[in-house]
Amino acid sequence: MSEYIPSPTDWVAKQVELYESSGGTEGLTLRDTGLPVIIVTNTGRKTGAIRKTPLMRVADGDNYVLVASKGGAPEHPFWYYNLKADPNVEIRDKTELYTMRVREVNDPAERQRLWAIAVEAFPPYQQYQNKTDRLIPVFVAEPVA
Ligand code: F42
Repeated sequence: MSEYIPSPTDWVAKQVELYESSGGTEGLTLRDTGLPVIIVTNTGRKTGAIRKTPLMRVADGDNYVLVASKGGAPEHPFWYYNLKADPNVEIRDKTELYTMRVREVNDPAERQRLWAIAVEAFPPYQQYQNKTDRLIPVFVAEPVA
């Protein structure tokens, strides 16, 4: 069993702690936006440690869309590289836990469709894309049968 290393970003670590310790009944939204968040448990590609990353909840049927926006920062978040190295994740959506596998969406038509869904769920993603030179990566998480 790997060690869990909380995010070094205090407000993120606190959100994960509240979300998980309440069994998915508290800490469910991003700050004061009222918009829902999921927790993506991933594996640190160097440490092998358990990492828990809150992301906006963007649903496409039974799948989730994961947007590596990092607030429009110039670089990808670390979790992007973790998911590329090991696509097996667990996703908590409120009280539900799902075993899922992710893939980066590279097909332009598929990406465009999923990006539109993401921006509808969380409009600031478009501002984040406008302020950075990188193309913000999009993953789709699919249930493991
Ligand atoms: N971030 C997004 O990108 N998209 C979202 O939709 C989003 C929503 C959201 C909602 C609520 C909330 O609380 C946070 C939200 N965030 C969102 C922020 C998100 O949770 C991450 O904090 C953010 O994307 C930055 O991700 P990060 O993986 O770069 O995290 C940093 C702060 C971090 O944890 N860094 C660690 C550190 O020690 O500096 C390293 C973590 C790590 O994975 N290390 C790897 C390892 O092996 O363990 C090695 C990494 C490497 O390649 O060197």
